[in-house]
Amino acid sequence: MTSQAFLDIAPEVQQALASGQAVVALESTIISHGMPYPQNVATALQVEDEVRQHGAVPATIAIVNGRLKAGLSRDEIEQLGKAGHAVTKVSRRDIPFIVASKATGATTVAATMVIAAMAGIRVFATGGIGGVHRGAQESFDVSADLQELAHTPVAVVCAGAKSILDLRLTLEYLETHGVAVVGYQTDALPAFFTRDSAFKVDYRLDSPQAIAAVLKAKWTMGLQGGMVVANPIPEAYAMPRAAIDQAIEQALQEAAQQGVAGKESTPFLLARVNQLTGGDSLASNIQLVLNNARLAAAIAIAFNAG
Ligand code: PSU
Ligand code: MN
Repeated sequence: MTSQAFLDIAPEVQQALASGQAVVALESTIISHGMPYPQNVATALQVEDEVRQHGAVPATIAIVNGRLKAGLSRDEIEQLGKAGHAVTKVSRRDIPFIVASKATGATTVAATMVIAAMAGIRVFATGGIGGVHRGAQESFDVSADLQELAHTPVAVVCAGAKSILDLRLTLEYLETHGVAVVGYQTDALPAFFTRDSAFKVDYRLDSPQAIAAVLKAKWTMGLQGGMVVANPIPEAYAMPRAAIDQAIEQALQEAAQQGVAGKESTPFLLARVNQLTGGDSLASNIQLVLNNARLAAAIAIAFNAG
């Protein structure tokens, strides 16, 4: 038996992969834990449409009744969104337990990369990646997303990382593990709700073709691991930094007071930041994911053409 015995690739995705059409992977923890219902479901469906309109086939990834899924039905997306925090958040560690117990789980960036790689999908769009948390010197809280980027050959298009994380340490960690952070048409590391931060990306590339060429070179040489493609939020949807920073500081304080740790940490912080900043941040969040879906489609197309 091979890994394929555990994997269901949706017919549309299978056909695209077989015929060399571009495919973009999408994660599902962003649906269950990253946004509130019902906007999460509407966004997930809108992101799939955006990928299609830009010439690629979307493959939203999750585990449903113990099956690894590359490509979900509308009903499955609705179920994950409605269940919200009640659905298991699945990172690499959790995959075999959810499979063996025939349970359902939403996949993080790490677990989505694992399943995308099994399915032969090389490009993945999301909102923000996990990283090194503030205070990680004490807590050791470093997202498994970063180790996955070190080992698994999938390019992750994101809007950088939220400053719930320590962006400086996240960049150091990625550097140590051989993961490049590429800025799309930017020299500055985007910080999710804002177009820049105090930090620089490792390489600036200005076209999907240039990014695809680097991916091709990396993987053709047999270099392991993925890449971070950091795509700044569109100017019109960027948030004032002060408001975001204040919400993040408060969320971090509450997390510390309540002793939130382990896999609960990121979902707790995301939910609190969403609540504290209200509808504005949700609108920005939705727009940046759509923006990443468009770039990922263009990179996947260029990668297949190259
Ligand atoms: N950051 C966001 N939105 C998200 C996540 C992170 O701005 O939805 C989710 C992603 O699924 C990411 C996960 O892979 O949180 C990271 O969780 P952890 O820090 O526990 O590894
Ligand atoms: Mn963690």
